[in-house]
Amino acid sequence: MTEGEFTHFYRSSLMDCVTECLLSRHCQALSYNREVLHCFLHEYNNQTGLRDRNGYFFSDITSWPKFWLGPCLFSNCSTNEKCVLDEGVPSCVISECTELPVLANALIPYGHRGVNDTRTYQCDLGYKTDWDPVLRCGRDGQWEYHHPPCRIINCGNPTTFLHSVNNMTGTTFASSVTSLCDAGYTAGALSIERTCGADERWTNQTLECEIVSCNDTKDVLFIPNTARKMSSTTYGSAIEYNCVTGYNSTQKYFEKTCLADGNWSTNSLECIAICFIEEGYEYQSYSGLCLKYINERINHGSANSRCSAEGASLARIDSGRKHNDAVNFMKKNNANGFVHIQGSDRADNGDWRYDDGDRMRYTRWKKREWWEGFDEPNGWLLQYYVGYYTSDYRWYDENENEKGSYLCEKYRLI
Ligand SMILES: [Ca+2]
Ligand SMILES: [Ca+2]
Repeated sequence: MTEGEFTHFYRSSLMDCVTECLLSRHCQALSYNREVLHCFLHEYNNQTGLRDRNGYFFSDITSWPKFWLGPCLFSNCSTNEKCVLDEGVPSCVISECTELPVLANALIPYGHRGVNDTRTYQCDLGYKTDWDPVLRCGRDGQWEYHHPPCRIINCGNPTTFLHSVNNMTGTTFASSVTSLCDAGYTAGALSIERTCGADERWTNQTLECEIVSCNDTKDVLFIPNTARKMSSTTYGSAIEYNCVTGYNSTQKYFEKTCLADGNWSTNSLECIAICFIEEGYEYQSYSGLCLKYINERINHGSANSRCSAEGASLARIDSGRKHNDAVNFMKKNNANGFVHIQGSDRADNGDWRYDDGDRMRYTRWKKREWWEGFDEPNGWLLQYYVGYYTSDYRWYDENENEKGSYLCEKYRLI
């Protein structure tokens, strides 16, 4: 089929073919095959390829005399009619269909349009019908057809990949769907776009979203003076931090969380030493005491003043735990001789009190070293201060001239 051919017929003589072309108002040229008696009529005479049909004789209609038409020469037929002679009288009969119908979403290919010719139309790309739609040129010059609609292709809902969401423009031909990993999940390509094709399928990319992991190297996780508990380092996991022994914080509980971007939450736990380490105090983990040993031999009153001057007090040993810690601390510091601690019975001999006036209920007296009615006064001085002797780490009641090293106690309040 060559564009420009508008009709053809068989069992035709050359003269019939020429006459037919002369009768047809828009025929410009013809091709004729003598072997099979086949005639083509052309709308154009300059179309490339018209002359090349193998076995056909091509002729421009202007080369044929119009008087061949005889009585039809002066007929006034419409463009889709031809003149016929009935007993020498010319009349017009419909010979072809002209205007093609306009069909939505379909293409009607070029083809013959003579009476009884058929055309099969094609849905546009992305559309389809349930059967092959055919148009036939009727004897009335009108195209007859049943018109199954060309419906747009629908690919249905696309797959939703694990841990992702689909953002889509629709499910019909040329629609697209973008699949994007959920927050906290990631893939090689963070998103993919699929398209609904003419084959009624989505293009077949896949997205594998895997949970984000946060950096688990020690220097990233490290917070000074804390201990951490961690079970996982993936998105949403939490690390629990607690201050180590001897350190405290205003926060009772603290967590770092692995965020969707692969970083840990930035808040940090600040653990502060309970003892003034920088001033020489040391934390005693058994009792919680913050002790400092000062190896300078002075009397009890001076020792008390030295402790007070730095915001401390002489060590208050009011439990077995504190006693144990104090003893170990003195040993560690190589204490030797008398060591002052907090306590006095100066106001009322035999009634031992701390600096705040509370009665001392826990004691570690050396037997008969505090007043039992006959030891006091010991010699000629009233004894009313307490301290350890490192010979046996017992408490001794001593007078105010007794010189010794001393234990201060001080805490940082949070
Ligand atoms: Ca005493
Ligand atoms: Ca004594």
